[in-house]
Amino acid sequence: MSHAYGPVPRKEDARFIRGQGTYVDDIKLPGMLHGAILRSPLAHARIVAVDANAALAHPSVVAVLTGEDLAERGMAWMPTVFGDVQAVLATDKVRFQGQEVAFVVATDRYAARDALELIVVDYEPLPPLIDPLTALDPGAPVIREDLPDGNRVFDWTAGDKPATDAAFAAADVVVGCDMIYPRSHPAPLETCGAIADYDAVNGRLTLWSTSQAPHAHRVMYAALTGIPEHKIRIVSPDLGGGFGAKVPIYPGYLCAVAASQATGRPVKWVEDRSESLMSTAFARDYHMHGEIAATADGEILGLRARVLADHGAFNAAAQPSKFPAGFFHIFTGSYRTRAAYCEVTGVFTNKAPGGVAYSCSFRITEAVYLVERLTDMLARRLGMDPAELRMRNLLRPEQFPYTGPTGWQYDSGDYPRALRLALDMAGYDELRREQAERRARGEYMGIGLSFFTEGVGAGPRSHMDIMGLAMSDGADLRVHPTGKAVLAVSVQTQGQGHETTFAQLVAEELGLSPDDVDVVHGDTDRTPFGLGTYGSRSTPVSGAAAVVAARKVRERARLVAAAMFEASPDDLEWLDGKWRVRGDPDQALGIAEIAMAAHSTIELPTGIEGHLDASAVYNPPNLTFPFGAYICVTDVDPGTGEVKVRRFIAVDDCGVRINPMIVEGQVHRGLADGIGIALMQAISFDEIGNCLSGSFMDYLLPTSLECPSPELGATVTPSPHHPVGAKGIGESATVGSPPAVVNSVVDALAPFGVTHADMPLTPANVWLAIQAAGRLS
Ligand code: MCN
Ligand code: CUM
Repeated sequence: MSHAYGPVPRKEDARFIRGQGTYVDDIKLPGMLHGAILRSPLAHARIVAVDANAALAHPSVVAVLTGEDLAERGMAWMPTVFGDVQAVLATDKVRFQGQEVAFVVATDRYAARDALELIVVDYEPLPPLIDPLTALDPGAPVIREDLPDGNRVFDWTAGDKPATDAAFAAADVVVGCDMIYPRSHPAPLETCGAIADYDAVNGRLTLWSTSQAPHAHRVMYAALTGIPEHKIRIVSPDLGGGFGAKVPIYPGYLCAVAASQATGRPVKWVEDRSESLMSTAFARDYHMHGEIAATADGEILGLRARVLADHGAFNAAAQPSKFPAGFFHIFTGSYRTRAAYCEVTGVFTNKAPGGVAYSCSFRITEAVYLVERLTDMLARRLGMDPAELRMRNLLRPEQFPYTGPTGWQYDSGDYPRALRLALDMAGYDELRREQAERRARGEYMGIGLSFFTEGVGAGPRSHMDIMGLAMSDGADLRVHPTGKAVLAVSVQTQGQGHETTFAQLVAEELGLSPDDVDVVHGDTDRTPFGLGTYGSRSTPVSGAAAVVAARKVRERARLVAAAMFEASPDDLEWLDGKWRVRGDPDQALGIAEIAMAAHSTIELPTGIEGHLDASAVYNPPNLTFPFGAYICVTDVDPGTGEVKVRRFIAVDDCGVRINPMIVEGQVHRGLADGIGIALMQAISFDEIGNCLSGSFMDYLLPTSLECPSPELGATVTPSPHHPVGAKGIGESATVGSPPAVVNSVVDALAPFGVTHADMPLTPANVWLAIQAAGRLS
């Protein structure tokens, strides 16, 4: 066996740590102009007139685009990734604060920004709709006159209602709760941006842009601009994080395209931090009512959920089209239940569009939060230890593959083993003893558990698509005469280390060193078609494509090697990274020697035209189902409401780990996300729709001060259907950690009678929860 898997240092870090990365904003083209967007100050208003004359008179301004200008080009509205439309520049109304109204193009960025103030927009204010709970009230302001169904985006259900009602009727205990998963934002350090370069002579558009899905985006640009797809090249260079924010396309990108067409020059647009927080894809905003039914001794019988989803002004959720609530209906989590039923209603409000971003696992974040909060509440009601209640209800290893009550088929798992490991690592019994002692001293320490199952790697093409494009991914593998290889993939790393791990995948299959394999991505002219990186699908889908392509190369190499040995291909075996003659293992040929021979003048066997190159398109038979057991220890000061995360124990199982160091890095990152979401982050609005979280002074990112050094553990349960048994990991910790933090804080506050508090658990919210519970300890 060769061993290309393992904690190989990341190839890409050589340039990143030296500041040698190339991000969109680093690219400067000759004659390039700079765009800036005028945004609406109001959440809801009719546009009476836009007067750009003063801005056009500014000496550095080259052009101003308004909604009317785009309408003439058929570009005032663009498709969203969920099949809705979104205004590129508003023509009729503005529908959220920060919405795009006009685009100024100038010779430098500063002038473009300055000139925004010279544009005069006459707005006629309309009553804003901010609270999603009132969106369907009769008489609520109508946001989308272009749609037939008022403010309703969709109604969607999953599961078996009668069976669930019967399970609840048979239960000894039912616990229910309203909970909010607040609107949050992925806030990648690099904001979104693009440079459009339209070549009128050849009719070609090159667009450098921050894109997690370059091929899918190219299809959208082709549909919108009328430029044929083969004349559009999307280049997504180094990305400074995406976290879901770079899955959709944004009005600014299209303004850059239209401006380049209008001026004949390259046009760059890069948003600033406030624009990013106020207008690009948000996440969550789920208003949930959940209920759990159980027997008196703690056997879970059923789960129910009713959800109101705030989608903002346009439905731009980036998720498979047959699932308007994403994968929320996996909300039975990691437990056996007889029945489950959920209803989700999506509504429009006067807020920025999005909904699916920030390591969302297509809404599994919300689902895991719901079931893990309910499980803790049930334990409290029954007077059971939450670890014991979970252990008793976790799916058993022999139940896999397991088909859940809402239709998911979980591929593999050993849940009790992961939970036991986490409890051991934490020293759980000792922690509970310490907690009791501290409580006796008036100190409030919390221990919070969560157990999560994700479904990642969308998707089987039979029922998963985005904009009608089935979710499979391609890989092209070229093997040069000297045995050096280049792998081209359709997915796009934003910091996850694909240049390293995808090289490891190929190297492992071909007996090469990862240094011998270069990975090309993020350029539609150089890579095969595929749907891109999100939903932790790169390893499950594109990684599988890379492995399949490598195995094809290996099989071609076998035929060539057989010719070189003058043996039958059937007499060869692949051992320790080489083709060997069975029974005579000293007769061995590695891929480099075989590749050279394949390019030489030797007589090749039939079926081999010349070289070893191969390609593959991978259509996953199912999602992969990573899982994990998390324990968060907090200390809460009831006087100030301050929460300190003292310890975080995280046991993750993502099947076979290609690069355990990168996997751990992903978990570190996700735990920081989860701590941020649980304790400090929310995109909030005042009653007229002013966004109150438009800067990092208001929208807080966790730092090393808020995040302890996590204690990580691993179990390995391979996916039975993935070619190397790997499952995705990129979102696991963001999905799994918020309920552990909240469960921990609520556990700390149990003596005050607190049973639930909504995120973010800021000092103020913790203090209010203590006051509201009314039992001052
Ligand atoms: N990996 C591995 N072994 C496994 C699984 C994964 O070695 N069994 C490695 C992969 O090869 C890859 C990394 O871990 O290098 C993450 O793989 P995967 O789980 O397939 O996730 P994706 O590569 O598809 O990344 C997407 C995921 C998502 S959806 C968000 S959101 C997110 C995340 O990754 N955004 C990130 N992690 C991020 N990390 C960084 N640094 N920046 C972002 O924007
Ligand atoms: Cu939903 S955030 Mo990631 O899937 O890019």
